[in-house]
Amino acid sequence: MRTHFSIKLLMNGKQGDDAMRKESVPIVDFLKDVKGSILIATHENPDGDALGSGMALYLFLKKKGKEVYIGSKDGVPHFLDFLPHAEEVLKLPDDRFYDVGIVVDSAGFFRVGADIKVGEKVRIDHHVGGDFYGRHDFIDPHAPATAALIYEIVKAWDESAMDEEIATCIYVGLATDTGFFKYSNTDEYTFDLAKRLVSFGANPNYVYRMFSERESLGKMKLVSKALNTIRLYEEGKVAGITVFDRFFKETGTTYEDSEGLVNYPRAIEGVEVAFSIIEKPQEGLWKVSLRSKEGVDVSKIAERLGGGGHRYASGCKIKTSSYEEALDRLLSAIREQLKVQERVAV
Ligand SMILES: [Mn+2]
Repeated sequence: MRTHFSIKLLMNGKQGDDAMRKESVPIVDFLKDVKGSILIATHENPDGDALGSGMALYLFLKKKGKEVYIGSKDGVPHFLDFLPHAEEVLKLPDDRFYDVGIVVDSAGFFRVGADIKVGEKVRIDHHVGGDFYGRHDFIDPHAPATAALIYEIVKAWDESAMDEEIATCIYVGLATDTGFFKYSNTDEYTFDLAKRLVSFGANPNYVYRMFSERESLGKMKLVSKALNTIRLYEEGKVAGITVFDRFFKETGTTYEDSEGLVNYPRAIEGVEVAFSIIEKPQEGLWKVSLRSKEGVDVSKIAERLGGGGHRYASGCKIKTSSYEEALDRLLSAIREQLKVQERVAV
């Protein structure tokens, strides 16, 4: 795997402010030279990091005088509609051709989930593996969020362009991908960056309230139904939650309301691998999110099932209409990874 740039390496031997020094970021020279139109695309069902990082880059490039657009297949979900300029996000696909396509927070353009027409392709991301498009890609699996890479771009190009809106968008990506500074990707760099973003005007309490305290009654009822499905497997090392499609209909909610449900099985003591499995009958598949609490590398589990992600958070789709079959395939993949890691540990 190619990594152009590693925040962790830059951090070595440096503390505090010195850790955030200016470095050459190759994508900056490329972006400076772009004369035509640029489309920034997020993955489908965008989360806080996908839209936060995409929007931050969009606002910054606009400030730098570029002809830039941002789009997602699913537009902007309710929980992110507070992002500044959220109304400017295009619904993809559209029939335009863009000279440059930048896919953010995604293992590749296949994750956009829409057939878009772009010339040169570039990827900005922190997922392990995935597709590579060339030397302008800016990929660092050590970055706590794709939004952190956007900050590195702004810093290397023109930090004086940083403003409250851009800082807020980057903060949203950083905060949500670290579980609001709780997950294992939360370290000195994360707090250092958060501090800088707050100094540029990001408001942690506002972002938290917008993100976490604007749920609908239907969402709470969906959570209740989903909680009833929680089950333990593998002597309590694995826990899962299931969302059947009828739950959405019964509670007047939609797929996007299932965001974050995987955190409930994760909360159980002794659980090392947590999953949510969500029925998507229109696509004839089950959408799986995986989280690890201890040392289990859930990206390996997702990869066994054709997906991917990070050590501690990943996902995949299992193509079948049968719940029993989907669960069986998922549990087999989890079991295999547990066995592999036990062997390594012994
Ligand atoms: Mn991310």
